[in-house]
Amino acid sequence: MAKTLLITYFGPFPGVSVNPSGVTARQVADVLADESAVRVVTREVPVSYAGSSEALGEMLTDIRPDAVLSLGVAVGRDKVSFERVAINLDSADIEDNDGVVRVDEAITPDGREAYFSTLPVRASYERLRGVGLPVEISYTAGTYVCNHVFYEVHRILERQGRRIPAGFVHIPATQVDHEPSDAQTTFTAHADAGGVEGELVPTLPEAVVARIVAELVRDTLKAHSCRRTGKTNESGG
Ligand code: PCA
Repeated sequence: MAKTLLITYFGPFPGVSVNPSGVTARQVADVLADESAVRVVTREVPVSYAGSSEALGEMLTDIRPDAVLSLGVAVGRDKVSFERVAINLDSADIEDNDGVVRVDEAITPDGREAYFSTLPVRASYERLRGVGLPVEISYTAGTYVCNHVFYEVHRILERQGRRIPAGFVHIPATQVDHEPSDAQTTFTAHADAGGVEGELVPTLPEAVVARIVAELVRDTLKAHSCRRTGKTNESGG
């Protein structure tokens, strides 16, 4: 039976007029459309601390996915970043889309301090880097809404008693194939949002980003089905 993969993405937020994670989510779904092993469901999550928690609670209950991959943009990074850890902290200079600013606030006051990705981060990184793709492992998803979503997916799944692969990927700003990026799109890097602040905003072609994310999905499904049949001890990252 096909596994259901939930891919979440974001829309615009302060400094980012068009969020490339939406295009990536759709392209990954297209790339994987012919694969019988997986059914991809894509959903936008609001760039809002409170709103994202509520939306995730509903979608994880309604969709009951077998794996969750969340996508967001980190402007200024030049590689696709497989995030390793989500921390229990909201703290950013920029507002969320509800106009809320949080500084040094716990996401959940009595919650765990951190959750690790349960995607096969290390194995997939090694494999994809080995074939020359622009990937990296990242040890901070920032302290803005992306980290919040990464944390909340794990917290909600834990509360629901569901042990499924889940994790977060930050993508760089993108460009359509090899064209320069659209002049209408503005990108401002924010360190709190996982960005690298500076003059230059590096971009990767959309198709390359989608391919990398699709490969991570394939590795995740493989690692998960092997684990279930006891063929390997792959620890998932
Ligand atoms: N990036 C922001 C939030 C939404 C997005 O795509 C972040 O890294 O927190």
